[in-house]
Amino acid sequence: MLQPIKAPPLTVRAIAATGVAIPMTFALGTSRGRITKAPLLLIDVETAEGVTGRGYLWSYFPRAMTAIAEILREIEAQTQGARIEPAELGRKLSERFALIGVQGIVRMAMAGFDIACWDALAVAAAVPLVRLMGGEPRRIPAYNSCGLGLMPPDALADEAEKLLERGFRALKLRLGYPTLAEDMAAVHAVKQRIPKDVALMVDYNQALSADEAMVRGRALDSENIAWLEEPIRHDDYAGAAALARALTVPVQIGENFSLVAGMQAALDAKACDLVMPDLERIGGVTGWQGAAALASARGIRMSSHLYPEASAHLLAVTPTAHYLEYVDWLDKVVEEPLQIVDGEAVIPDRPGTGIVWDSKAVERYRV
Ligand code: SMN
Ligand code: MG
Repeated sequence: MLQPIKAPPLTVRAIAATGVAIPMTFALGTSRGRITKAPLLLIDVETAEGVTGRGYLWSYFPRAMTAIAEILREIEAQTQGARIEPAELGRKLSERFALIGVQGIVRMAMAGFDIACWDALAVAAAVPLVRLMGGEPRRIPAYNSCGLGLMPPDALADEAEKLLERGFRALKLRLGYPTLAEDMAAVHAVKQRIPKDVALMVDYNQALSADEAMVRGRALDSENIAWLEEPIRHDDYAGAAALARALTVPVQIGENFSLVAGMQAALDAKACDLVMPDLERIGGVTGWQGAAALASARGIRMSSHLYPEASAHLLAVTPTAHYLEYVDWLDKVVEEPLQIVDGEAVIPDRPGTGIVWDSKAVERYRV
């Protein structure tokens, strides 16, 4: 790895947060509800030096954005005039928020701030984020995670075919239909339509009981599935460990790891074969660094959850990097969307994460 680059000093001046609801090309029909518009809170950290750092948070539902924006105002009040050193600022804010707790939307706001701070530093150093972190831009294998929600088998097969555009070699299918037979019909419909060497991940979004997961997992064992994601409630590590032991399909969890300590508890419990932390829940870029070190120490492959723009840079400095989760939800509000070539994410040769808002589009989708 190259030596990390040092960014010039920056000082927090203000934080701006703008909510947008972006129509999704493919609806996201999960076992926990169907989403057709991406509620994204766009975050700008403005500095006294004139550099702006950008980030965003997937907010799950639009009203959560108002609450997160309020917490960002508190973060602004607590950090105004402070030097941008993300890890140090995170420690100070954690102390400040110890009584309410660094969880839920407080943790989300802190992570969004951390991501934008890292972006500001890379922009100020005039290098892509990956360079600031001591790595080099490279292609990152991605799986297409847009769509393939719960729907009839024929529609799934059609959508799977569309999702292979731009050379994707991996797709993720949402499962958790009422019956095993319906899950298998969905898997077979997609597999029949895509080339044999395309990897297929499946995601239950915590829909199953431990017993049911064992039954469905055994059925998936003979389907050559790349991973079985969140089959049961995310915090049942003992249950997940039993599945990981019994099944040949790799058990994947991680989007619900809360900070690096949460990931460590899961790994200590041997709850999974693979991990996929979420940039927001793991604690932003600073949290990701800890997660990457932990995954490396335990020899476990690590993928990303959402946030493909920043995650591409981060996976390039993750020793056990596996797959980037590709979603296109930010594309409509940025000047240059993340590019996919031959199914791989191309880390842009632009300062920071490469995110620049398309201000007209932001106005159009603003909520
Ligand atoms: C997911 C969860 C929450 C929002 C979007 C998508 C899903 C995934 O679990 O892993 O993509
Ligand atoms: Mg998931």
